[in-house]
Amino acid sequence: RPRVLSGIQPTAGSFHLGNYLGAVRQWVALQESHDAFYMVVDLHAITVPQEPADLRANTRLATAQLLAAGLDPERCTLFVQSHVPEHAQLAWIMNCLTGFGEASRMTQFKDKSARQGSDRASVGLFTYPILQVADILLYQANEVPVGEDQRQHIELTRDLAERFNGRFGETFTVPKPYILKETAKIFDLQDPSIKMSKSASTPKGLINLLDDPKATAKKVKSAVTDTDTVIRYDTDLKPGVSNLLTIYSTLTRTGVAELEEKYAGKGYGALKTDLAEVMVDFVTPFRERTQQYLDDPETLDSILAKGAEKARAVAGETLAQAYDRVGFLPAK
Ligand code: AQP
Repeated sequence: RPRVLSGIQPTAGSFHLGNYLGAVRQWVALQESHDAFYMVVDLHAITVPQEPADLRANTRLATAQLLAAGLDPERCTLFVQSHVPEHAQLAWIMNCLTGFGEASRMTQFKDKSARQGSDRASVGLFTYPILQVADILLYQANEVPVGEDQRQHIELTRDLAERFNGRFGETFTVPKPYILKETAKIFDLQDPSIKMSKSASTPKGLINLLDDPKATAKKVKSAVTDTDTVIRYDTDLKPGVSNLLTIYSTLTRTGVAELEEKYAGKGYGALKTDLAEVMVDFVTPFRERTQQYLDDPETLDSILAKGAEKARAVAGETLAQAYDRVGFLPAK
């Protein structure tokens, strides 16, 4: 079975709809066909300041949400990044193979550091993509299911895998991004020109899966559309409506063309009212399942312990090989 690896940050508490549709939903599907490794990336989370107690709670909360979304620890390896020290160890080697200019070209860093102010942005935030390279290469992943915003980081991963292999001999699998076109980028409900994001979206533009379903329904109903009335998928002329159609289509597994037909001659109000209901039907059981997992932290921790053990077996082997290739003297 080909292998997949991906991760999600335990930062904001609740996952948002972009995280779910862009990434987590694919993770659930891929555990059936792939040897799947999924992790809660707490090392990435501390690239921006975190309150220690919140980070710990949010790591369990992220795990509970992944299980609620449908990850099955019998079908995939689910773990916490800091439980596998090999990530930080391989990242150091990768840091030393990356050019400063090359790292400086990462657009996500440019955006995030511009928002924070360059004096407040940490060196960790700068090297975050290189830790991500290590995350992926440690598992010899063939594919990496992520949203469009991560494409550049997967390109960097490919470049560094090839660089390492070229310099030290065949060691790492060169991975491919796994990005579904339809859900590659879910947009902000208030500003459909930007991606839905926990740091850049306003509260009204962002759907958090764990929010009160009534508030979520309200956000859908007040989503920004356009002054026209026709319900048609057209990302250039109708970005707001197209975003709603994408969300509706993926949550109900209905084709966009079918939805266009269903809403022919109807107004935006009808589409929003129905989508609000679809959303409530989705988030309500999701919240309940998340709470059930949270109520049993021992089970959560034991799932993560087993996951870390499985992950370390693979990561340890790759790291040992990489250490050998670069010429580190083995510890006797
Ligand atoms: N709007 C989105 N559309 C599609 N996919 C998205 N992802 C995030 N936003 C969208 C994908 O979710 C996965 C987990 O991402 P993360 O843990 O890196 O979360 P994030 O990037 O911190 O989430 P945000 O909201 O995008 O955070 P900020 O605002 O800090 O940048 C990834 O696969 C990501 O592609």
